[in-house]
Amino acid sequence: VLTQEQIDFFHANGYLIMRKMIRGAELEMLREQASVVQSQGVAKQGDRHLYKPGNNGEKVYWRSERMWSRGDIFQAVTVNPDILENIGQCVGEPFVPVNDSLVVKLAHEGVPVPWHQDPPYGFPEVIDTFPIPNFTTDIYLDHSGTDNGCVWAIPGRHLVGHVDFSTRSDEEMFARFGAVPVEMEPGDVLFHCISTPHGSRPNKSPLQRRIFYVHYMSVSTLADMRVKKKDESWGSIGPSLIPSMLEARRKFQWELPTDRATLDITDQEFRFTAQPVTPANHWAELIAGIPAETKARLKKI
Ligand SMILES: O=C(O)CCC(=O)C(=O)O
Repeated sequence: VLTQEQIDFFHANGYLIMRKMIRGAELEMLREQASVVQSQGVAKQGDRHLYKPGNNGEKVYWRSERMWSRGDIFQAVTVNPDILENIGQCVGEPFVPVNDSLVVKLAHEGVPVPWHQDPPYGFPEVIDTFPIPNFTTDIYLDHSGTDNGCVWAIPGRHLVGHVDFSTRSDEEMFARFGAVPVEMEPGDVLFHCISTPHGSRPNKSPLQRRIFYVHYMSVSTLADMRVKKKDESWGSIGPSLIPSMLEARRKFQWELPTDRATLDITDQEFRFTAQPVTPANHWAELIAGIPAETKARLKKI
């Protein structure tokens, strides 16, 4: 479980690093199975692999979607009890897994990810941050540092909606405005708010770097998304897999989240039931407490 200090850091900065959360056989199997998917992606076998143009215009593999359909390990890790506890503490509401992907920076040719906020915050019309904490859970499979194109983030801007950095080059974003490199090791986990500006440099080193991204969302945010998208089944794959995720953990004989007194786990949703936890309306209060001049300053880089 997270300390109050860690929870406060998350809400103040818009990200949180948790060391050595995935360990032993679970980490080894995750790394092995990710390598299988990566080999298929590089060989252009199978579907839902994504590529970006490399330096010579060639297609460089960088990502695979729907990992839950590619192996039990990806489902089992998604209901790791330590991860679920920490997410529940930061969301402060019932939540579900919604979607997942593997992001790969190949050795020597890994492509950069331009600075951005995750959808929908890239759109200028999103003037405010939605009042429920919303972040991705990034499970690191390899060392990720400034040497091999780690993610960088600009802390403290996640509560002001869209941030305009359209006049800034990527190099300026890395060099100025308080960007921090998020340096991680295998088994470490990062929460990064979808509204936190972030980006990463190319990987020119001999060390590849991979992250298993899972987006868990509060049940209330998911319901809101379905209304906004006018699609009642939006984001339903993850929640529908909860029973099979629990079964995958059972099969590997790993600790189940249902065995933790701190968690309320059903086939529909997860909830953290102990302390410390994010209080109801916390982001709404934090957002309301930002003076207008401060907000205007934070919204422009
Ligand atoms: O892993 C990275 O370099 C960043 C990926 C990312 O920001 C994203 O997929 O939104």
